[in-house]
Amino acid sequence: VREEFAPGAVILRHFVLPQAKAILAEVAIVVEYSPFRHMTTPGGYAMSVAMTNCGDYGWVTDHQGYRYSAEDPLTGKSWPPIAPLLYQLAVEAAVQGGFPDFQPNVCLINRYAIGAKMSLHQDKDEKNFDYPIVSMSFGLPAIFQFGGFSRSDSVQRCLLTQGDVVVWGGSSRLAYHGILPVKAGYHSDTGDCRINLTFRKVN
Ligand code: MD5
Ligand code: FE
Repeated sequence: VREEFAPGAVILRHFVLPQAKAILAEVAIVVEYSPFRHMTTPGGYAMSVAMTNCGDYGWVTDHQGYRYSAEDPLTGKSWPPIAPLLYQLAVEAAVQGGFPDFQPNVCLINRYAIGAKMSLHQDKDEKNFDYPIVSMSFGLPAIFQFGGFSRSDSVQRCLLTQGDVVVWGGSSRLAYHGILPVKAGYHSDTGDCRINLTFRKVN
């Protein structure tokens, strides 16, 4: 089901529902190699969301700032590769969203425990905003907040659930967005958390 949420933002409800268990199995393989960790913001706060990455680079934050790094600071090694299944599904979603030339080389993996949230922010570290971001949600539902180009702009809310994919391109690419604290619950595939994958192109 294709739904244009905002200009350039296309929600593909349940697009990866049939592959959810296989995708989560690939996440488990990544996490064995590069574990989830709570990174520190430049301001010195530990993020409530636990993160890891796969691909050529990973998104990291510490007291020095936000950036993409070819090395996992926790292991001192490269990040594990993006599994072919994940890559293919991200590319297919981008095609459905109107981006036939998207070849992601980074996948940031977010794990939200109950109560974890992501405050309103823009994704600007990729530097080239002609490419979309493709996000996939699994496990516990979460309320997504979508705003404008200024933090104080009003926000729209929408619920993201297991298997939902969103292609964030065009003028939505630089919109403020966030995730409200995840409500207590249980999902048979993830237990007591929400998992979100975001596919990005970083040069
Ligand atoms: C999440 N993650 O559900 C979200 C999904 C992140 C993050 O925000 O940075 O890891 S990605 C949602 C997104 C990306 C780019 C633009 C917009 C939303 N947007 O215009 O709303 O964990
Ligand atoms: Fe974001």
